[in-house]
Amino acid sequence: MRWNVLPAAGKKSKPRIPDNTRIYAIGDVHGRADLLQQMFSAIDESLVTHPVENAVQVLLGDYIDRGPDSRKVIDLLIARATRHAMVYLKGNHESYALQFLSDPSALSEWRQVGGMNTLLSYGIRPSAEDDPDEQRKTAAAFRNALPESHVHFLQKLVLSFTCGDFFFVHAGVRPGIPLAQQHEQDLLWIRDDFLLHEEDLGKIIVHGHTPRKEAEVRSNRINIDTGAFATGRLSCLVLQGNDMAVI
Ligand SMILES: [Mn+2]
Repeated sequence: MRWNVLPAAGKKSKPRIPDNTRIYAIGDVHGRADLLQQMFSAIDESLVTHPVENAVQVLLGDYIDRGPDSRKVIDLLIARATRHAMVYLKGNHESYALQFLSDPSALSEWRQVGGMNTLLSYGIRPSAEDDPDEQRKTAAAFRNALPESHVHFLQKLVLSFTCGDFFFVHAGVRPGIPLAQQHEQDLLWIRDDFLLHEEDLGKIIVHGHTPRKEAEVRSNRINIDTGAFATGRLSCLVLQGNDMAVI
């Protein structure tokens, strides 16, 4: 496992998290249960070799779609929370799944972004026909195939998490709006209005949603979506005191 110590963000005082705390923030998993399992093993190992009083693992959303094993990813996340402090943020892909459960016609759009892979992982093979009748049948089959624990997991996802000088969110934030007043639409979907903004945003925003070859460290944000489903690289940002590293 490679540890890359990231360059300081170029501020007068380095951003930090409270003492005796370590954050592990993991980027977009998109159905890659294999990579998630490896990452959890690496984290477990680091907790043994470098123990810390409070360790919090934050997942940045987009657990499902595109990759092969969405169902197993959710199983792993649910199991992990029984023995670790976990924060599960909502990604736009989880909002597609929830939307589809309440409105079967959302299937047309969900198909375009890898939703089929999620349905297949639950043993559902929707017909190629995309008419309202088929959509209703597929939504009913999905609802039946979803364990209650998975429905609960999807419904309990949170939009953001704050620790020290860092704000964790799936996609980003809307510049000019206080962090506490951001809208869900922006937190789950925003791209250029956020990505191209170079000024201070109140805290360092740790996010995913827009894949890059390498973790991207800016003075106001850190992107750890390294496109795991296509690249085989799942990234994790480790924060402690004012140190940061990517594994
Ligand atoms: Mn996303």
